[in-house]
Amino acid sequence: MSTAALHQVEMKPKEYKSEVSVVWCPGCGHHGILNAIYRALSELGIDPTKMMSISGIGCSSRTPYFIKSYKMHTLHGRAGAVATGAQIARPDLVVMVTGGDGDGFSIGGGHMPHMARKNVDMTYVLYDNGIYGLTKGQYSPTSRPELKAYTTPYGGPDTPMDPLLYMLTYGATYVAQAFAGKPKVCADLIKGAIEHRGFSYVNIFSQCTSFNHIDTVEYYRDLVEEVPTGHDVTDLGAAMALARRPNGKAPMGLLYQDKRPTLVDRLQEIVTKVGGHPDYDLNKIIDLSRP
Ligand SMILES: Cc1ncc(C[n+]2csc(CCOP(=O)(O)OP(=O)(O)O)c2C)c(N)n1
Repeated sequence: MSTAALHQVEMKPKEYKSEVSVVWCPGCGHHGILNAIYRALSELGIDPTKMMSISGIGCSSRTPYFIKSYKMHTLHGRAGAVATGAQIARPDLVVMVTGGDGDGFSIGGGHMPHMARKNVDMTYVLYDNGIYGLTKGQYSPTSRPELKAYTTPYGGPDTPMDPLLYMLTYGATYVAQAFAGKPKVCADLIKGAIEHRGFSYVNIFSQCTSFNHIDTVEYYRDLVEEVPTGHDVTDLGAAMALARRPNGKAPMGLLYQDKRPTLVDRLQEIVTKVGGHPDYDLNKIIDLSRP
């Protein structure tokens, strides 16, 4: 992200809470993720007036309401597209998308590769609870086939997708994973994602205590295993090998980080080349001069 928004204010994590009450069910993992976001923002000293929090629709997509920042609650699955536009228009802001596996990978699945391949300078925190929570429990792209949901009373017919492999394949330049029950790990990874210049993706397992009765806290606690020490985060092949869960465990930590020009960097190159054209002056359309 742009360094302009970093270390601007001194605010405690709780001071990033907005006046809107959090309405998630007791025990929902989303609470842990939200607290981790507050903590990351506080540790980075992000000025709330320099942050744009964007979401689609879902329980997780309510997150922007709970954060003191500018915000947009957009259409189901379209947060990434809106965030891409916001980031181009205001590259000086911290742009963060928060949403679920349904919002991101079902209806929003068409947008995910493009944010990654374009290397849009933003943070995407995906609350992965393996179910559609807001609509009371339908099977999602990350549901395990064993899950008996309203739409799959006998279990699911397909193989779950792997968000990490997906993001690594499409060129995200920061890919990490955690579990909501590990708030410090979540906060550190979100912090790293905000600091990273480029498209950052953080997948966080989040228990849905109301509708997903198999992906429990105990299940996730046993599933995750810290990324081994010595793992080279610049090695895409090694990151993919880990994401494939060689020992059956889901890696927790930073899997991959790379440097590549961002979308705004590339647009800036074009502006430099063709800027000032009387019919098509990009500088007049978007202000890329901000730091
Ligand atoms: C166009 C459209 N289709 C369907 C819906 C219904 N809908 C609302 S949220 C949602 C899925 C929510 O699941 P997820 O994104 O995983 O978030 P969670 O609630 O589990 O945090 C669906 C299908 C909608 N609001 N708009």
